[in-house]
Amino acid sequence: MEKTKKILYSAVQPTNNLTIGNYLGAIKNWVALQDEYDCFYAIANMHAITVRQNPAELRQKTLALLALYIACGVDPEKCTLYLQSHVPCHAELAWVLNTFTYVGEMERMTQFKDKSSKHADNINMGLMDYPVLMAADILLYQADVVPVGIDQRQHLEITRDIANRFNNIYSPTFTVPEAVYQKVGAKINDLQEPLKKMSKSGENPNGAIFMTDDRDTILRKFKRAVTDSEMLVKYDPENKPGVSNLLSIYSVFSEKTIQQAEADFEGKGYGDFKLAVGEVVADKLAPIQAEQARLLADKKYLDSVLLKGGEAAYKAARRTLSKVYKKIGFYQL
Ligand code: ATP
Ligand code: LTN
Repeated sequence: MEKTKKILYSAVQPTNNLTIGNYLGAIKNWVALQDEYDCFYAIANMHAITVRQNPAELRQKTLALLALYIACGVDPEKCTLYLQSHVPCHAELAWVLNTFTYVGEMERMTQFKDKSSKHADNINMGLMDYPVLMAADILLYQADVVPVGIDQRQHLEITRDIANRFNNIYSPTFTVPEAVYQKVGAKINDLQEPLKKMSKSGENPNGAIFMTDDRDTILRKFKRAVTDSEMLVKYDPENKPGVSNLLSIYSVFSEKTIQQAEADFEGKGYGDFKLAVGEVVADKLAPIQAEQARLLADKKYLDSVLLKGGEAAYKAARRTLSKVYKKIGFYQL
């Protein structure tokens, strides 16, 4: 039975606090897919250090992210939850894949260009190599599907290119993965600048709702969210980006379709609309926050999840890496 399930892989970096964009674009989907697939969910701390991190904070954010995964409903009994740096195969495969990736391809990556301009004082090799490490993550586990937000599309495409390149030069070695995106929620935008993606490291904290925000903060941020002067709650991302973004958030948090969401606010003003969006988000986040706090107080349990997950992940990853080493001609004992 177990063996017939397809494999799913995804990860989030333990940087800053997560936003509802991360939750809606990625983690919520992970929970929905965990019964159907054999799932590997990583905490991408090796990716996180491509931007300078405070060591104590990185350690703390690692456990906080694990607790958040579980608090959101990701079940460690069903899925493999692990820390990327606990499985050395990631760095090993990334090195091999580097030799199948061109510098020009990496220089063209949108995220690399964005992060280079944001961190102009530290354009390190890791930042440029980030997509190759991500390809190694996914390919090590022979993943069939990778649920992520739309912003990761380019990284998924290069992963497929690298896999195909290797498979064509040698023989079929890697499963070529498909990205899966949420229908609504794959790109949640900033509340202050609704044409930009909501980001956990954005400049204006009022533009993002963090998973750790309390009720008052959530209501206040939604109250200030940028809309338009039309006074019409209608989904039209091109002409009404602010209102459409709020409708998307309301729709996924209340589990209603966009049409139902529009109907809820027919004839109502933006004040009522924003308050209702804030309330549905705050109601949903409160139990997640309480559960995350409870889990964070139980470090022994969290460590045991990482230990078990790390061992299972290592086994799967090593199998692929051995195959790769054999194909490329590394002498094995
Ligand atoms: P940073 O701002 O630090 O680069 P980020 O907010 O983009 O971080 P990541 O760790 O890069 O967060 O992303 C984790 C997951 O969340 C990825 O699958 C990503 O596609 C998804 N994601 C990030 N931002 C959004 C968003 N605004 N809407 C939907 N999904 C998102
Ligand atoms: N780069 C991703 C995080 C990430 C990831 C992965 C996502 C690292 N490795 C493998 C999917 C599959 C991001 O969201 N910034």
